[in-house]
Amino acid sequence: MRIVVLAGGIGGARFLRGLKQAAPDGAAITVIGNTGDDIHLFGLKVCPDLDTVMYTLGGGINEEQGWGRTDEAFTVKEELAAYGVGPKWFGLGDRDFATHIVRTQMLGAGYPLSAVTEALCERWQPGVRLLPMSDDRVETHVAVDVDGERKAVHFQEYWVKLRASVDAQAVVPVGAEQAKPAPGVLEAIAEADVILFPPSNPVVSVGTILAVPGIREGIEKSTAPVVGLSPIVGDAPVRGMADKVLAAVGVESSAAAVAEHYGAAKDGGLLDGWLVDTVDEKAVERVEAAGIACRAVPLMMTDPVEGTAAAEMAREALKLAEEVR
Ligand code: GDP
Ligand code: FO1
Ligand code: CA
Repeated sequence: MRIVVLAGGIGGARFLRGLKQAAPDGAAITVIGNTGDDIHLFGLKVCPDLDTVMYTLGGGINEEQGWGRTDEAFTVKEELAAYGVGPKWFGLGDRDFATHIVRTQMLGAGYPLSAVTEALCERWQPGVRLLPMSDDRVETHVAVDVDGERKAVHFQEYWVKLRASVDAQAVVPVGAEQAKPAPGVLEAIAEADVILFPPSNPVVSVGTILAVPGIREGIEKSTAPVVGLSPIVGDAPVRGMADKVLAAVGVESSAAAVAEHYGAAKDGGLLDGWLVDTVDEKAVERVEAAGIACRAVPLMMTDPVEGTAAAEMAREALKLAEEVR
């Protein structure tokens, strides 16, 4: 069985940990990772979502935080700060720095990001094929109003520095229109037996991947069932500030509204199936009325390290995929 997953960072990675347990023997999992969160800092290219997937599945993640390395130290950051060199608000640890140094060195030598990611995964052995959505630079920017003036900030500045404390007026994946899917991405989609949207951010994770020309079209064309899991539980994101970026694209923060935002495959949208949490049982009727098969099952990844809850979620997603096939 060939499974394709469109993943952001923490939500995607923790779901994938469960999917690896739940997938039938011999299944091949291809992950198309979001690179719209990528940022250049200190001359280095940082790919937070690719690294979160790679470290989580490879056993190097800081489990409490959900991003960055375990057993981390911040000597380099402290030394940079002593020179007055920031940003102070982005926490890059020493072990993590090594990843960005290797990545930047390889990119400088002319390797595309997809080849660099493959090389980094040689070390981490994530047990999935991890592909960046594109080898081309795409950077999500967020338009905000500060003191009556509109300005655009990098997504990481909006998320990490501002903590999404101001409303997002618009979310723009800069460069996406000109970007091409990375080698293997469209092939994986075309050959997939099932396509899953994990409980990742629908706007700045899955939405950014879908903004790369060809990816949405490839999924629409595919005959494989497409099943998603809601990152919104009880009308709020389980973690983070997804409600802020959903509002920017005019979508209310509810499991049903996110499903409607992706749309029904049978009506030119993407989804054949959608899972909502048991607390959102009321959403099932509304989602099914939109032409998407829907089930209410537990969607809280309560034991992210073991991934038992995530594995059960993945089993439910694969089961629903069989039902709608
Ligand atoms: P990010 O790039 O690190 O923000 O990670 P993703 O985009 O992959 O996932 C973020 C989303 O995961 C957030 O909107 C959360 O609501 C969602 N999420 C995190 N933990 C859980 C969980 O246990 N259950 C569900 N259903 N969603 C979760
Ligand atoms: N998230 C934070 O909230 N604060 C940080 O200082 C921070 C640093 C960081 C460094 C490397 C990395 O791979 C991820 C990091 N993240 C940090 C997480 C990440 O940038 C965001 O959570 C996601 O991109 C949001 O989607
Ligand atoms: Ca992210």
